[in-house]
Amino acid sequence: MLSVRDSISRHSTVLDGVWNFKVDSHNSGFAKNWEAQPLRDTRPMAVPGSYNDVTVDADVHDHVGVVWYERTAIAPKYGEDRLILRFGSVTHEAVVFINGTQVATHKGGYLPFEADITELVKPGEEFRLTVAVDNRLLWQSIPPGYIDQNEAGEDVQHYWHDFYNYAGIHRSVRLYTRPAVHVSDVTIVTDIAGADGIVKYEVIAEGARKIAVRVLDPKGTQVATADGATGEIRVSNADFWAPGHGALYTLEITADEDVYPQRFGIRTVEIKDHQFLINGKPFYFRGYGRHEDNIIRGKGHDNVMMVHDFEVMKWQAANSFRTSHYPYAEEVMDYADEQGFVVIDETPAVGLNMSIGGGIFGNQGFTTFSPETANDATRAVHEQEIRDLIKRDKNHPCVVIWSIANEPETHTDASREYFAPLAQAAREADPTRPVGYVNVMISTPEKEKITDLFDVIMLNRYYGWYVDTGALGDAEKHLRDEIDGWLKLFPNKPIIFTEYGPDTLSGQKDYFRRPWSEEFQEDMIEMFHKVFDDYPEVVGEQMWNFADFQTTPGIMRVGGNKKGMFTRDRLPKTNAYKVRQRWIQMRDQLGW
Ligand code: BDP
Repeated sequence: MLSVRDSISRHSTVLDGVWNFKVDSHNSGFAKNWEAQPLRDTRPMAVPGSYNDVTVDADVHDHVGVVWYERTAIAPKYGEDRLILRFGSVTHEAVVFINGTQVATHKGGYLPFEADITELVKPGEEFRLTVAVDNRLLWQSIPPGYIDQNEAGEDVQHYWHDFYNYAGIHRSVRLYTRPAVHVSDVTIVTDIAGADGIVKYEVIAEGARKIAVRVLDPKGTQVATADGATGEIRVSNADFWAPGHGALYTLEITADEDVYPQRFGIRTVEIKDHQFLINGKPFYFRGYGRHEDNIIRGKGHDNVMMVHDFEVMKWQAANSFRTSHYPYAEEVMDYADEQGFVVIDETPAVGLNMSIGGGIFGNQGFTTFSPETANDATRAVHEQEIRDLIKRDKNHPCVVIWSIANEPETHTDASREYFAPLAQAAREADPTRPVGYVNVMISTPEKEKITDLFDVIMLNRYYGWYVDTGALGDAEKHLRDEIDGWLKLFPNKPIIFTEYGPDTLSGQKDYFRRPWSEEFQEDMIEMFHKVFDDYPEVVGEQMWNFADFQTTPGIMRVGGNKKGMFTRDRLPKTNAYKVRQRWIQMRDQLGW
């Protein structure tokens, strides 16, 4: 889905602010047609944001089910154009009404959706916008979960991913106008020929009589033009997008009356002899798995936090991150393009593994793939998530790998049956980028059954923490053994470590450098880095996690997951300085 962009033919307004809000305590609002009237007995709620931590009311924080948001707005003048209402994301399911009439439903908490509301509003007149938001996770949602009841008969939500189930209207809500005949999609694929860039484009604009494009360089100067819905353009002496160099061109598309500016970067991505090449040069990933997580706002997008997080990552000389464990806000992807950060883009398929719980322990008492648990319907939803993610993010030069799942079950025949069509779907949706999934520690090379379907090996490993706890000598041996095992089976696939690191309580100091201390984090991370340096096939280190983050409470988590390089308020743990030194050195040696 195209992002909202202003142009001569498109105008947008943002509907963020303080909305009316109401918890649907008995999940009976639909039956009672709450949308038909203005909501009664509401309380204020900020949009965008997770609602959970904004109030200090457990009935809001812990509610399982539906909450309602509402505001009024004035419809702009849109003449002959269409008026579109667009949500960046609503977690996890949304039903949207205009003056009581349903205009959209959407499942999946991390991708955008929109509705044409032209016929339901009048320019200059006020209308009521009501959004019912459901936070429930079930076996047929991605991520999955289930609900049972406690002794008091209340619903209790269970899920298997290690981050808090924040919910709400997480990203901006916009109203925008566009002509009836309009650009609805564009795919841009680039190549490099010497000093020139090759730009292939394909525009979809149903009903358009005439389609023309022009290419603007990063300074905004026109460098090429072409006619037609598809074409190939040569940009001579191009300014290539590269890690650390966010050079962005614009393909300005005109389809009859509509003008849509699509940004892109000219760059190539390729895997060759276990190397990961960007613009033909070996690239080494330095960075983290991250979360959209912050104090009070939960998963709500916030530009202050976004810019700050990138500043912190740059301070540390990181060059990449993974959008663990779901698609991030479009603003983040745009900013990564601009800042020249390299991104592994992940679907929300996390927690599809009944052999593990938050962390890696514990059988969950279910079979992962079965008609009653993750089944064909789940897979269809998962496939849609893959296709929609690729549709949204395909033109971002920052995206270099699609990660279709995090730590799923992959050691059974059922898992191969589940994943083979999904790997295929990702390749169909984007034949140009490597596809992978992130492998869990119990899916060792001897047991794992799906790596041959993918281009890269992405490993989350906790030697020294969940196993060999505190025993770094043993941990190192086991880590080396495992890498050797992968190389034997797949000598030509690059390996990226997408998670490693111990929980570390900021301020916990220890002469004996034991687990949970800041000293132990330094030692364990250093051990991993020493091992990586011995293997040219390891082409990336993305530690877990950029910052401490909120999880469900449990005996393994103290106020959340503490594996951050930084605290939840983004202050450095001791290890951050050490890693900074290493990464600055690597940047100086390898280029960005
Ligand atoms: C892995 C998961 C990640 C967890 C992490 C941990 O991919 O979401 O937060 O381990 O246990 O299992 O800290």
